[in-house]
Amino acid sequence: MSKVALITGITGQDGAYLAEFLLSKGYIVHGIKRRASSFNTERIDHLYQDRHSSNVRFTLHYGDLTDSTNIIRIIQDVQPDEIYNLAAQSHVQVSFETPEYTANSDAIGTLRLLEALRILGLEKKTRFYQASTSELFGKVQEIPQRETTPFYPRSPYGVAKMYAYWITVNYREAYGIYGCNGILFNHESPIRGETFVTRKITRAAARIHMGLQEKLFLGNLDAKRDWGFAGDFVQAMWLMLQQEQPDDYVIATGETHSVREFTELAFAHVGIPLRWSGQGVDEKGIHGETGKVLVEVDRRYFRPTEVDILLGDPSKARNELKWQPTVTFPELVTLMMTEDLKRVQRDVLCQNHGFDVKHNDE
Ligand code: NDP
Ligand code: GDR
Repeated sequence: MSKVALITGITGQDGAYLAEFLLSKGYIVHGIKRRASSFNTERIDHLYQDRHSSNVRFTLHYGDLTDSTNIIRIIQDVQPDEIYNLAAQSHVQVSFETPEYTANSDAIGTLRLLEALRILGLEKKTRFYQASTSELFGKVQEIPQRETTPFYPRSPYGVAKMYAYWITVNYREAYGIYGCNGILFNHESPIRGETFVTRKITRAAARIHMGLQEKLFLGNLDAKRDWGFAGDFVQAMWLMLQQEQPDDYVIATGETHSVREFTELAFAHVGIPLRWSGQGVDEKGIHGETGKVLVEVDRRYFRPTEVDILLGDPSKARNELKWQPTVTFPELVTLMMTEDLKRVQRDVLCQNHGFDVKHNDE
């Protein structure tokens, strides 16, 4: 019998990689997508199966983590062996502008899923994965950060995810639910959302190289992150739910790099050497050969409270889950640049044939 998985947030970066991975393992996959006024399934369209075909293994349901009755009904219909809770308002900076909504979806949304398991009597059947985050560590308490490092979140997003972390632990201890927190450090890919810094940089470097954009505006260039590849990280989610006992794990590469380093590497990929001038909000990234300013700091992208440095220690996952990352930092930048260059080449082709190419990096 195939196992049945339910993925919330299936239209996001991780949802797409995880759905593909679980299908390759023979799972029947159900996903929850939000109703939107335009198509929001671009990342999973290649997995779509006509409902009328026989042996359908991939099904989408309309839903939202802010709607309890809808969640209960979907879980009752699907009767999942495993739930992966990936849905979230996942943008840290946006959480400062929408703190209440972020808490509702990211914190209470997790509670709604766990309560649904209780209401439906699925505590012993359904295993639960919670998408926890390195943002829990926030203000530096220890470097590198591991499972025992104290939390000190620095954003409404981080605080909401802290509730979700602890409610997962609590329901595990109180009701015996097999619930795990994956404390995942930043992970990226060619299908990363365009407003996260890595993708914003690779798109801009490709567009500047092809003459479609003049300049890239960034915030804090000194922030350091432990960046891995999303395709590697979703495998760790699955491994967590295959163990004898539920537990919480840090998933990271064990290397940290600054936004500045990421930017340099991305521009170097298209043969643009960057040198830096100025300080703080006056800082500029200059084309080392032509002298043209290509990167400028804009204070709009600074956060009220920042997470300065994240560096994870994935030893527990390596030892117990036998998990390790396969993509290095330079390989990740190359992977993302290669795909963005292809997309931009398509855009140039469109433009040359008189079609408008819209760009928005908010
Ligand atoms: P994305 O932002 O790419 O995807 C988020 C998904 O959640 C989308 O499918 C989105 O739908 C959906 N969603 C948002 N709000 C709701 C809601 N109220 N109800 C139902 N669905 C909703 O995130 P990632 O794929 O990058 O991340 C997956 C999860 O992992 C998130 O919970 C994130 O916070 C967490 N995480 C991510 C890390 C990373 O580096 N990527 C690191 C650590 C944790 P729509 O497409 O309609 O917007
Ligand atoms: P993060 O990712 O906040 O770590 O959250 P993001 O890519 O948004 O920021 C990383 C760092 O880059 C700095 N930065 C900028 N960030 C953005 N978005 N845009 C800019 O122009 C810019 N300039 C500098 C930021 O200040 C920050 O320090 C991601 C999300 O996926 C979360 O959901 C997840 O939980 C964490 O990673 C782990």
